[in-house]
Amino acid sequence: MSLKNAYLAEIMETVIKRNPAEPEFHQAVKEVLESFEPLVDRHPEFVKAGIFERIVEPERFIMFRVPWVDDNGKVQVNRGFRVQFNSAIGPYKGGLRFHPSVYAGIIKFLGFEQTFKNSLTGLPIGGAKGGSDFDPKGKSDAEVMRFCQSFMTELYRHIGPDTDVPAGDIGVGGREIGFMYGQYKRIKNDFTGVLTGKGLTYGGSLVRTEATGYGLCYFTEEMLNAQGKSFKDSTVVISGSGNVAIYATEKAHQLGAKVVALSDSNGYIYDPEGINLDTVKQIKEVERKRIKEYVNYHPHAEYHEGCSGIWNIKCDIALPCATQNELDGEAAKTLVANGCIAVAEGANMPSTPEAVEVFLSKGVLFGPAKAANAGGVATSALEMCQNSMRYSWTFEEVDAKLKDIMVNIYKNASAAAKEYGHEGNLVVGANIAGFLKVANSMLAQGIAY
Ligand code: NDP
Ligand code: 2IT
Repeated sequence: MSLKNAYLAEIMETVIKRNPAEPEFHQAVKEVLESFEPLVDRHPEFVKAGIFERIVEPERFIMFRVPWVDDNGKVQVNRGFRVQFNSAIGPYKGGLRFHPSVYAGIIKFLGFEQTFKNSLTGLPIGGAKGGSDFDPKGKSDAEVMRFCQSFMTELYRHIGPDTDVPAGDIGVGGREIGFMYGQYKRIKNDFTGVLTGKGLTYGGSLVRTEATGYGLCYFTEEMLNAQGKSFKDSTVVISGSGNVAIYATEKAHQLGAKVVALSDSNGYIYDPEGINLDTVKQIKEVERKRIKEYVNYHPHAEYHEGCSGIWNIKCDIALPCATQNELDGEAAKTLVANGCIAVAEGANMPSTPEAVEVFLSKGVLFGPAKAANAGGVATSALEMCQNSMRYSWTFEEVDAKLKDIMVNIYKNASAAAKEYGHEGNLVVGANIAGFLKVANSMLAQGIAY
């Protein structure tokens, strides 16, 4: 697809001019604007109020220096970011990513996507994202703690339980959230739900750790069921081996599938007997080692260098759960040729536009990230809710709410796709369904932002 509507094409031009050299942000905006073509004529009120021009411009973008001292006593300097993209429907909400590839364009693409995703959950949360080019790999716990404390020493002044509530993303898990929470509390002398993904002993929610992966599988199962199919007895390939990949594997196994491959940025493992998840959890969550260690425990499995080769493995269902643009047009063609019937995105924007085009044109069921991976942030919103009540729900209660939310997201995205003339296209459906609630709220609130 390309932008046919001249008005939307002009907005795209402005985004490119205002945000030079940020290709990931351009890519995310272009896909969304393409989905909006059926909206422009049907909603003159949005055009009149400048909603399309406003929604692609962040409300606020914060960039700051993060100095810290490494274990050798050397001063290190990283760059910190927070984009507060849209607060029309609730306080800013979105994860923090610590990865050397982080720069303004990555943070903006993620914050932009988060706005629509958060709206799709049906819960009152606005869109945000943040992070740093800090690389936690190979750092000691003490170094990670000093970095997190320095990062929060600046970030604390921009966030709050009713203002902006960060969480985890790549490179930010329970350990980092704990260090940041401790520093926030020390500075503010407030015990509040200012971060989500907290430990269960200090305000975290049950199911938040599992939520993105579980939610991805609930969404995928719903998408398959609508075609009379399911995970049962299927072969699944999942990329990544972090938080999302691990709990997607766990739920896919519970739903009767066999997950045969996982990866990290160095390479992938293939276990035709089905991945042993206890081994993966031990390697990744406890020892923080590389996925290639798996073959030391299971010598019948294979390890291959290079992460993109994972898409050559024959499967029924593919769940990309590592990072942006990890699955390109060629990989998509290979998946289709090997009989893959469904792809759902656990990572944010893992499929390139060429890959998405291949899936949609070949009739592969395709669950876009904004819809398919919204279970993580939805459960974060449930954590905020429990913190506000000073009460906690059981695992079963939170899990049931998560499942309901994912089923509703599927239904709403499908219905919007149909209503706006793109039946079966969940990319268009998710973008429009997420947009409408935000746009109507912006309209009601005047030219506030
Ligand atoms: P983790 O840090 O736990 O794991 C990330 C995984 O992806 C690791 O296996 C990592 O490998 C791999 N990876 C990261 N960057 C690259 C890269 N440039 N090339 C190849 N592989 C890479 O992060 P999460 O599991 O939390 O996040 C994974 C994806 O899911 C991200 O896109 C994130 O935005 C998205 N997401 C996360 C949510 C959450 O709740 N955590 C919610 C919704 C979406 P290595 O160890 O080698 O770096
Ligand atoms: O991309 C995402 O939705 C996340 N990293 C989770 C954000 C959150 O606030 O839980």
